[in-house]
Amino acid sequence: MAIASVRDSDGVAPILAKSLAGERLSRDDGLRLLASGDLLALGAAAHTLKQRHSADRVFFNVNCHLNLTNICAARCGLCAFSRDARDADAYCMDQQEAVERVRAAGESVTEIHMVSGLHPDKPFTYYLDMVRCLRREFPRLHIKAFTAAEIQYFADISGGSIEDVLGRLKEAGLGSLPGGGAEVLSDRVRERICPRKATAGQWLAVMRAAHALGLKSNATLLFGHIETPEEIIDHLLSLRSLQDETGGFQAFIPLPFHPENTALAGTCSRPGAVDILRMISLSRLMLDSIEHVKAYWVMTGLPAAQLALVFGADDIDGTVREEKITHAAGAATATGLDRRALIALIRRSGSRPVERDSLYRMLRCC
Ligand code: V47
Repeated sequence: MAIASVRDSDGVAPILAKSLAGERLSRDDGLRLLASGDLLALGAAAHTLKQRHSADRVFFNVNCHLNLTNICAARCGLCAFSRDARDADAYCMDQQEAVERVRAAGESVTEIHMVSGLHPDKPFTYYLDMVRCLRREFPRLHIKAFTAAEIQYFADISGGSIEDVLGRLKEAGLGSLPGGGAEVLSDRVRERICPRKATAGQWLAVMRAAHALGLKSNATLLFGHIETPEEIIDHLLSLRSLQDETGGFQAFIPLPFHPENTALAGTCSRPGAVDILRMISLSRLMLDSIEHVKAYWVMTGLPAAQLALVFGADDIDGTVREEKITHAAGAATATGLDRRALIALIRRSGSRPVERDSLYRMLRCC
């Protein structure tokens, strides 16, 4: 995109030009982009950056989600999935059930994406043995599991250090960490929407330790509830600065908050397509050192996910199969998609679908 062609209805052209020239954007730049009404200018610049990183490739993977338990000691206000142990629909899987779920996902799966409640009674060894078992049963599959908030909880309940917990999980077969549990890296926000789980500093410390052990991870942002523009930009800056230190984040995933059935229902409404696309573009523009921006179709919806592919995103996540967390909060998307549907969705955006593994190695151009 020619820089001169950037429309400048609200003064963002110089900021976008700076970004396209390879200069790092400041906190103030981020705030101005976030406040901008010129979504198309943001999107065009973000798409240009995406094309530089990934050309016309858009990545997806064939994965299956596994949520071992919905019983959770944290009971966050943002979450509609968690339950108390006494609730009628509370559940907790044993190894056999987990293995059956993964087996049912079929031969083409390359990744298990596993996140769960912070079970008040299960010891760390429950999770550790589960990873060992899944590794033994499915030696070919990459296990991407446990948010940084879960890792912090395992350290709390086991009395071990973060490094010890991560080291033991890695030895058992853990391949990488998903990006969840980050919500907004602001203790003001966390105090209100998730007061009983990892603090912002703890989330970042877990990721720093994981990266030091050679475990790659992702990072998320949960937006559209009580956060301020400043808190969003500071979240991005915290991630960018940790990435400068470790290089361990593979992808950034902005997650639109679904309030239904949560304690925040009635206080906010679900972000719409414009909010989602602005956040995708802003992420690409601000996070110059994180290679991939993912549009998680389950939360964005399929139309916005497809549009995100021309607004800076180069990944659309995976087949998922049995999504529970967002659907507990009223998501209207499917709980999973087959590989062909993902490929068609990507193709129709004008991009080239590439099936990747969990470490972004290309498996197949489709
Ligand atoms: O940590 C919980 C969020 C996350 C709600 O790393 C909610 O590849 C919206 O992190 N509305 C889990 N969001 C999902 C997640 C994820 C998904 C896909 C790929 C990857 C990856 C990570 O979902 C939680 C929390 O931030 N969440 N409740 C809700 N009501």
